[in-house]
Amino acid sequence: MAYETIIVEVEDHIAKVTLNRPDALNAINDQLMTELADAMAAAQTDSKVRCIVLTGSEKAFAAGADIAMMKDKTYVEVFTEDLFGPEIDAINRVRKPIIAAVSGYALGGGCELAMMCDFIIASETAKFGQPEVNLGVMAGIGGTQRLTKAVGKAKAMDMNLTGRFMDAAEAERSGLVSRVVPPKKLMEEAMGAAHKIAEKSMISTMAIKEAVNKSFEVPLREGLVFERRVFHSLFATEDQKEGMEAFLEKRTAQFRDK
Ligand code: DAK
Repeated sequence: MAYETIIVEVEDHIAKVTLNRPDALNAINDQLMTELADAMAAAQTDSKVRCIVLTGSEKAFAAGADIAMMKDKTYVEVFTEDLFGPEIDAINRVRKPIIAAVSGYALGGGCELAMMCDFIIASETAKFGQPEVNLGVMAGIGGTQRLTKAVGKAKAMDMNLTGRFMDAAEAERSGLVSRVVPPKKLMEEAMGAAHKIAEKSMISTMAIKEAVNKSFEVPLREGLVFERRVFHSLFATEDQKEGMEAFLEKRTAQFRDK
């Protein structure tokens, strides 16, 4: 598929996906979601790709779903068309780690897209928000759910009910983002993290993603049993032998995803 609203670059085992609708601050429309879902599925199946970085522009990661596109839609249309539904499901099915590198606005669906990634690295200029309330609607792709799990009820209620934005420092204090860096360092930091991940056994990184995500779905006892069983299963891999041997031989492990 030839993309018009995103740019995909695959280099050194990293797929860098850049949202690219600069005139609309990367507002998410049907085309962008279709292309993004296609690119994510392609990165999942491309054996050269070991980690994905999703980013936007310096001014905006994404300023939300495209308001012009949504304005005249009826309930029946959004319900029957399941606007964005299949694309969101496709992105959530990606098993390789995804890092969001966020600069500028990450609002509404843009904040939700960043939260669908496995962790967020933010520039000092990042601003997160769920301002859908100002439009007479509410968050619809996780802004009341993932945000609450990330920052707790008080801040999630505050942001969703008032529509106020959270800056990068507050987002880091609240646990929404893992690191905050100066704007010029954002991509270096995100790509550096992606390279670190790409050096590991992909069996481990995919298992870790699945296990951490499991903690959002099941009670603690069940999550701990799941974690233990997956841990056990990694002893069936050559990479476990290589990782532990390499440590004892004081050399860098050469993982082969086997
Ligand atoms: N949609 C469409 N166009 C947008 C946009 C958006 N969300 N955000 C910005 N733009 C456009 C502006 O209209 C403007 O276009 P022109 O006038 O130049 O043609 C251009 O981008 C530059 O924006 P501004 O001139 O406004 O730039 P400023 O620096 O003054 O302000 C801003 C930046 C980010 C504060 C402001 O643009 C803003 O407040 N944008 C809207 C933010 C927002 O309300 N976001 C939430 C959108 S609603 C669903 C689930 C979820 C959703 C949808 C469906 N389903 C399950 C079906 C999600 C909904 C949302 O995200």
